[in-house]
Amino acid sequence: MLLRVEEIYDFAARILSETRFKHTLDVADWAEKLAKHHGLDPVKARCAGLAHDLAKELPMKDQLSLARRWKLLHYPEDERYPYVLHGPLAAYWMEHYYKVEDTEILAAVASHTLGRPGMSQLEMLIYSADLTEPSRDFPKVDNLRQSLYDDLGKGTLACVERTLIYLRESKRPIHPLTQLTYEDMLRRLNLGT
Ligand code: DGI
Ligand code: FE
Ligand code: FE
Repeated sequence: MLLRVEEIYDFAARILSETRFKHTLDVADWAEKLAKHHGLDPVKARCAGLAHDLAKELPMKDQLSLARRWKLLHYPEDERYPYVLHGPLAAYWMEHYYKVEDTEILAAVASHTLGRPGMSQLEMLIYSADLTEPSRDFPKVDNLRQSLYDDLGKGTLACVERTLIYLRESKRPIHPLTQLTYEDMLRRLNLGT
């Protein structure tokens, strides 16, 4: 597994721009720290953090054509806002071309932008660490960081809420998976599961 971390690190350093690579390292560090705090696997958190945006800088037309070829388009919105595809693309890429077999890491990479109903703890961690890494700066981001430290489930729900508010304020359409993720997180917290 150690080798994997180094391989993914080198790959990210090679293909990402300087700013995106810095964001990637910040997500990996923050995700690792949160994982240790919550008793999750810090190496998996680091791998998923390093891999999460690997497909982000591919030209959009290539992201769309790869998503079509790899059968990753599931909603009309996926084609309408193709910038939400880079998570599933990176996960497919890692699985099929770099032989990453760990399904927990792959799921966390795939769901990092939109989430999904039934997210695992590691998926919540990467979704939330991406939004709250140390360079992110928006009102009340510190409250989100603290909330994630206190309770990963509640903190993640607060992160999904913040995404919904941000999308509404910037008059951007809400992807059905974001809405489903929100409803699922709310339901699970109310049920205490
Ligand atoms: O790749 P990053 O910039 O690090 O972060 P990300 O993978 O969370 O992508 C963020 C972008 O995805 C941001 O521009 C908001 C957008 N996004 C997230 N959820 C939705 C969404 N865009 C739309 N239209 N609808 C969503 O539900
Ligand atoms: Fe992303
Ligand atoms: Fe990111």
